[in-house]
Amino acid sequence: SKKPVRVAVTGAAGQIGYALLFRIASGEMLGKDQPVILQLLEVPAEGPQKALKGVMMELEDCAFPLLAGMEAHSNPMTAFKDADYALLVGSRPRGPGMERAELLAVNGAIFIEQGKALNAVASRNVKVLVVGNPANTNAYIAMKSAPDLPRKNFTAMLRLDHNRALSQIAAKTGKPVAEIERMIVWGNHSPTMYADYRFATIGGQSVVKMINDQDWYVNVFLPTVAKRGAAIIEARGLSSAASAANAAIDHMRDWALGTNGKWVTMGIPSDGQYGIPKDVMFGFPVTCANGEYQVVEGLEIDAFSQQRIDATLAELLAEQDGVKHLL
Ligand code: NAX
Repeated sequence: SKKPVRVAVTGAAGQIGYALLFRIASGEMLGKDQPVILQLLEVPAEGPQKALKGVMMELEDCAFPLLAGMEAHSNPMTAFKDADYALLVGSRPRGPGMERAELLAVNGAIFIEQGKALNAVASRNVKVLVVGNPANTNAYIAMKSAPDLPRKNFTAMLRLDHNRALSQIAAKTGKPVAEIERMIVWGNHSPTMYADYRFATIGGQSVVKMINDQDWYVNVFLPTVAKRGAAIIEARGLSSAASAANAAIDHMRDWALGTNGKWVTMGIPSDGQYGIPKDVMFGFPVTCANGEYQVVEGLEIDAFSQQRIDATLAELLAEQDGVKHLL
């Protein structure tokens, strides 16, 4: 049987954590033959640490055959020790009246500390997924704080946006979601993201031709996907948690186990593809194989798409500018 791998999860007592940990421990992320050791990080305060203990009691009570070990931590230097995977979920949400600059600064401090800790103690092959918002910029900060790790090890979560786009297309066309190929979400995990179905197919047929409604694309589809997070908060009184955890599972599973040629969206540090400046943590279409992702290159970018890509890039560059004094 396989040797256990170490999976670090931050924000482990939060709502996404609660929807995520049980699925990791049951083998849905890394495979039904891969034992895992969970290294769980929460802030040191008594409340969250106590809540984390409660979550761990429930994990014990599941008696998961693949759960080979479990640890609670309050310090990233111990939580990330030898981690093979790190899911950075915990972050500081925007409080009432909090300015964007303040949000970037408090999260900057968290992701600098966590980036440095990954740099110091994690496996050199650690695969890092940042979920906590602002996810792309937090991932960028962690990457910049970990100069001894390969840049490509740091990614941000765009998969929830990708999955939301798939489900909207499935609903519109009446086709099964599993048959949709070649969906893309470019850019930032924010309302500026650009969900692009120009290349998408269902059963080999063009989605653009099947839907054949540019007005729906621009005025219904794009805003629905972009504002879905706000719509969930409005309906549930809480932000997306199970769907966010599901997207994190999808992202890591595909990265680790491959996509068989299927396109998925990952936020990754640019190497200059599509004119995106190096290091910008940007949503790109990728395929995954052998534990590595590769950007789908050579796609045509029309004038409308360029405009949308420029807008989401501008937002990311402004966020980067807002944290550059911290790095
Ligand atoms: P919760 O507030 O329920 O949980 C967050 C947990 O993180 C809390 O238990 C908190 O104590 C902990 N935490 C805070 N700072 C920490 C630190 N420095 N180290 C370790 N733990 C820390 O939030 P939840 O609903 O779970 O959401 C978590 C994050 O995901 C938020 O930033 C949220 O904005 C973000 N999201 C990102 C999404 C994406 O697609 N990228 C979608 C869903 C979600 O909104």
